[in-house]
Amino acid sequence: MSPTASLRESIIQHLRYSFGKDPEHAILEDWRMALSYAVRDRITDAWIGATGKTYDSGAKRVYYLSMEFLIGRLLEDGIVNLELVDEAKAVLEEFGKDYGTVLSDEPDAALGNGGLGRLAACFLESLSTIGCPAHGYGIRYEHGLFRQSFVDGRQVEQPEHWLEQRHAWEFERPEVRYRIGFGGHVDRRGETVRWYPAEVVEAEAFDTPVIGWKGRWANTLRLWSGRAIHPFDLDRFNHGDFAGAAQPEALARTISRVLYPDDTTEQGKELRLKQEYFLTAAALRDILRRFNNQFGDLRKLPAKVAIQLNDTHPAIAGPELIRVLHDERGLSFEESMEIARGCLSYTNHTLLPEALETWDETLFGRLLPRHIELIDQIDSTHAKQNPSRMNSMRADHQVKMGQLSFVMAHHVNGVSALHTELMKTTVFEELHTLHPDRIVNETNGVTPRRWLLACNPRLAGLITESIGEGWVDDLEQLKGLEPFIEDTGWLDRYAQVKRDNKAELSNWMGTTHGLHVDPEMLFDVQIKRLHEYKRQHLNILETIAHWAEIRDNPTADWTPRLKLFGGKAAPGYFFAKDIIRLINDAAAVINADPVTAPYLKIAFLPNYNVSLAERMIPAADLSEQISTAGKEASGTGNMKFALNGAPTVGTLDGANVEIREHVGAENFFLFGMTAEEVMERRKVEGHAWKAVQADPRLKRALDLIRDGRFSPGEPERYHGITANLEGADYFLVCSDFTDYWRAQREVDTAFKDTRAWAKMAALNTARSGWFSSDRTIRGYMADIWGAQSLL
Ligand code: GLG
Repeated sequence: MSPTASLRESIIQHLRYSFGKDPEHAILEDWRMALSYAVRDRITDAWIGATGKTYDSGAKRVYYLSMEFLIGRLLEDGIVNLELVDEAKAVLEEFGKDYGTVLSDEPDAALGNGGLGRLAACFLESLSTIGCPAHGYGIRYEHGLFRQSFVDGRQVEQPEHWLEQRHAWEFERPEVRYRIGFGGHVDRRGETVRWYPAEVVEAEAFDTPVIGWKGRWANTLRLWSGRAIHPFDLDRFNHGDFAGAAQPEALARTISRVLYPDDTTEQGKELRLKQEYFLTAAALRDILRRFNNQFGDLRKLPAKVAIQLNDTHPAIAGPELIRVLHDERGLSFEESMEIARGCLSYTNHTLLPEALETWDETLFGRLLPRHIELIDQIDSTHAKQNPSRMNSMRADHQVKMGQLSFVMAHHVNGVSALHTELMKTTVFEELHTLHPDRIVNETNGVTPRRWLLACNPRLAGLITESIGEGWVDDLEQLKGLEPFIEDTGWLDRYAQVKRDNKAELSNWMGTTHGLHVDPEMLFDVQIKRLHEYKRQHLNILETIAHWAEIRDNPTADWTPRLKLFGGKAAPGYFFAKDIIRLINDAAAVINADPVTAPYLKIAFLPNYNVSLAERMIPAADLSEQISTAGKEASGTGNMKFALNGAPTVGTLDGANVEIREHVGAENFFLFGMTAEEVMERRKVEGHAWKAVQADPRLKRALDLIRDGRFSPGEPERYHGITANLEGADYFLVCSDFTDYWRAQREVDTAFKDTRAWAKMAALNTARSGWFSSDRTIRGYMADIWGAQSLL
């Protein structure tokens, strides 16, 4: 049977036997589900094969513990990795169904906030492509990141219900349940220490297979869901207390109910700490069970188990592993600590002080009374082994998770070269002096299957036609495009791909959001979480200044530009929400200005998520990566844009530095202060005010905002923003404005020369091969995990 015929048969079978429909009566969701099941069957075969091979080989396994997996939709991922795109299109077409419409019917699983969660998802896919035996462990949140809409320009949050729509990917594992305790007391009998929790919930496993390129391997994403041990209190029910009868279930489920909508500020919430312990304890129990079944001797644990802590959120893994080995399995404390450290490694994702987790010791001790004792013991053991008690993890009545993670890890890594160096000289300076070999760098990457092959089929097609398909799992092969770039015929085709992608996006914006834009404009895109350090306000200030300038001289030779924004602000981050509103208000005024309309438009697309990124990135001409230097640990969006042929306008921050080195300084629009200059400038008194006085364009933009040009009914609406910028301006928006302006005008000039621009874009694609997450994962395997590929 041909692959198409066999796919058709599976789809029809699933329509009939899994959903009780025939093609005549199937609705869109039935088609999407039947196709998903047909694809899932093929994934499952690879998955069971891979699991068997891992077991037989006795190989070391990698466990990636993360509070976030921003996986997005999975159907297209499966189809692309199994190379069934043409077949799926053909079968759907036979039945009069549109492939794109069927794919978009899938809920977008937003089990993460931003880069950290998306990185975890890219890593899982690369681990499978490489054939490294691995599990991802996370939480099966009932509600992922909130849905964002705008009302009068303001962000409004609604709960997200991805599980309310059917999806095909998870396998419930009712046989895999663990009891996880909280609170209670610690009991000592001689040498024996026991923790007796007061509250116990059950963690139940849900497995999603993650398929790699060509379906050669599949690993497991195991997500934990909270449930009550005795879900229903019959006694209370019989006494007429119907609500109370269901209470145990409701309470237990709370633990996996919501993803915290904030990845940069400390959530001083008991529930958040509970979630962290819930994930970590369930994962460790599962890891030890698997290890016991196969190997038994706990001393071999570090040889067979590598546990990666994705940020400090699962940092409780150190004390929890010691607790199990020492309290429950009877190993000495010192040996338990050694074994735990032999297994654990930790990735730091940010140096923002407010994002480094610390917990109040009272809260911590109430919830995890045994763990706080063990943390003190870890701390004093570490202090004894090392000459000074520098950098204690227990100070000011706090538990510091960064320090704990560092001490309990055999390796600690940063996510870009610059960030790793800054780790050594800032937050971890003292610990780094004590353990100079512990910090290593693993620059982030993105999976080329999703972020080029699937999301940009036109470009992927041109590349494969030119250099073959080897690039898909060996992205450095994109270098082979360089000779083609010299050929103007080829370059014109490259430029045509971008034009087609832009036309597609503008059609979509027209039909979905009523936004009609000319695809000939320069598509200038900033999509990411809203945060002052990412400086969306620098972008809108420059836009406003530019608008004023066009009005001064409307007949000049302006380069038409569309400023596109997307991103969510944490619900309690009012400043960031004001920035969103300002952008929307400015858009309303500027888009309605007939004088500037041909040259400048602004659009903020609501509810930015993985699927929207997949639409926008292939259509971008310019990538905005304009964070205050030293603040963006790496960035991964920056890599996706470069790969898809959008040059960067950016600062020397995070992975921008490495992108610029790879694509060449002449293909990157650099501006702004370096991380070092930023630290110096902050010491200059009145730096913001001085910058405003020195640049009339900046001054005019701030005046327009302050005078209510964009909020005529409420002129003071943005006084919080203007006062901040002219005053403290911690993120140095004003100080970097003038150079940002200059860089943007260079962009205008460069974009006019269509061929030269296409060449720059194409060189960005050809030279981005290094930013594959396959390369990153190989780095972790060699430098940190000591893991092997089984392919
Ligand atoms: C962080 C950082 C990003 C980084 C990402 C993945 O802010 O710069 O690219 O992790 O390492 N919290 C994040 O999203």
